Amino acid sequence: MIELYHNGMSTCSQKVRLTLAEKGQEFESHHFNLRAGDQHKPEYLALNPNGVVPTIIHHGKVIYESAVIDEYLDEVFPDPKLHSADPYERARMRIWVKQLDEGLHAASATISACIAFRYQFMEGKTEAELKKTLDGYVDPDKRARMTENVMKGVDSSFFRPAIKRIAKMLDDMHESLAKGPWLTGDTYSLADVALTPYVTRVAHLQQNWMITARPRVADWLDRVRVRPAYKIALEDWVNPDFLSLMEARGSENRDGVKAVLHGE
Ligand SMILES: N[C@@H](CCC(=O)N[C@@H](CS)C(=O)NCC(=O)O)C(=O)O
Repeated sequence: MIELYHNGMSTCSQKVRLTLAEKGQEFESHHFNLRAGDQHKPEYLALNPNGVVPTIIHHGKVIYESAVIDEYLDEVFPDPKLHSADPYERARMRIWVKQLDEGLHAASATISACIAFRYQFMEGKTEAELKKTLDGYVDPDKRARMTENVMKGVDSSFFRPAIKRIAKMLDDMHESLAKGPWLTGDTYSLADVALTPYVTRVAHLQQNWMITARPRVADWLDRVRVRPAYKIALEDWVNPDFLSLMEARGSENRDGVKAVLHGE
């Protein structure tokens, strides 16, 4: 059986759980507390030197990077296929997936931290303890970004560009979905898997208005949500404390998000 190192609310972990669920694969769960820094412990860094989730172990082989894991799972468990038979649609699928590692995931992590998760980082910690947590980030760019996001919230210099990047993601999806029910056409693929957690996060952060303003994305999300894998991979792993924090802080910040997008 596959071993999965992951976290219930982590978007990258959700991507991999969705693929596993679509393939009907169960897994042995190693659930990490990311706020406690489980992912930065030396024994985990020996598996994944980037100090992030997810990681899988399959037949004794370690694989990390959610996009790489998803392609691997699609190859080793070919039924049902999560890619189109058409090479051009497969190329488009990879463009969707690649964007996440080119700033889109960071934008989602930024808005989540600035609006909501910063309160978890700060709760009950002295200044020195908070510094130690933030210094734990392996990647120096991420360390700088998350430090500012946690300390300054929606006043972080990373917040406005991140909101705009998420709006662009939704615009691009709305445009693509004019051509078919799924992001690359008629076939539900790893592109749909990859984007599902990020659109869900927009909804969890109470910015559903950004989705309903793009009706093809809203319809796509409706189609995604009725797939059995959505419940297995996302809903069944939701942490209610995270959800209620995102609900409360997201509602509070709705006007601020609107102001960013309306150029105020
Ligand atoms: N490119 C990586 C990004 C992984 C990533 O950033 N994971 C986040 C959760 S979604 C994480 O582990 N954050 C905790 C940390 O950076 O310490 C992937 O796709 O697997």
